[in-house]
Amino acid sequence: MEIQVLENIFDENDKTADVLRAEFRKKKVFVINLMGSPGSGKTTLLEKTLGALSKKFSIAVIEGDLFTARDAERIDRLGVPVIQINTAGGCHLDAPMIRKALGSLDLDALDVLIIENVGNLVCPASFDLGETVKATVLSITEGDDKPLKYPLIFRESSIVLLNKIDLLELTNFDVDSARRDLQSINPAVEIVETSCTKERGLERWINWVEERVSAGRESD
Ligand SMILES: Nc1nc2c(ncn2[C@@H]2O[C@H](COP(=O)(O)OP(=O)(O)OP(=O)(O)O)[C@@H](O)[C@H]2O)c(=O)[nH]1
Ligand SMILES: [Mg+2]
Repeated sequence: MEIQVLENIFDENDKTADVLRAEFRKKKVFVINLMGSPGSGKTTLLEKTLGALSKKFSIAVIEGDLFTARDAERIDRLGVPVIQINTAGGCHLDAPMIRKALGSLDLDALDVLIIENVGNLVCPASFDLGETVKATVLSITEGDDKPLKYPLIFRESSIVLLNKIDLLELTNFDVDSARRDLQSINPAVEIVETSCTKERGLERWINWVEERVSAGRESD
């Protein structure tokens, strides 16, 4: 019985995600589903890179959080349009939540939509939001065993940011081992070492996004 209910949830989600994906494609909006553990640095990454990305593209952000609007307030301070979704304790965003939030966004005027998912390495990976790409922030302080322990999110991600690299010497995180594991799970994955607070490696992330947004806009 429980299995049946779950299947229905995924089925319903996937149908809505397909509708969203078609809409994003039609309107040429590049959508990033930004995932990662609580505190890995997702909002800090946005704070440090939205300025550069906004110079080239029209951007909006959807923030997913259990109860607060704290992350949305941080993005709002940058002058970037932002919508907060509160999941009321739910551990991930789903496609119907995104569809509802889109009611207050003009997709025709947008190039890029970044969705910061609820901090969690498990549930968000199972819910398609109709995004163009998934991106995951894995911070050094979480441990280098996380790719193998939580493979789905890393298999699904086009890019993984190894964040808080400034703290490397304080941890036993083995970057080579994490890279090897990520590549064994997902051979095509782009891996970028970043420090959001020390502003290292951010150019590569910005370029990666810019290249894909530009390619998407040039396609039919
Ligand atoms: N040392 C260091 N700290 C960082 C870095 N990036 C983020 N932080 C810190 O990590 C903490 C959490 O950062 P957030 O950006 O709020 O993390 P988040 O992933 O958005 O967290 P949730 O939205 O709660 O899941 C903050 O205190 C940041 O200042 C980094 O590169 N290095
Ligand atoms: Mg956040």
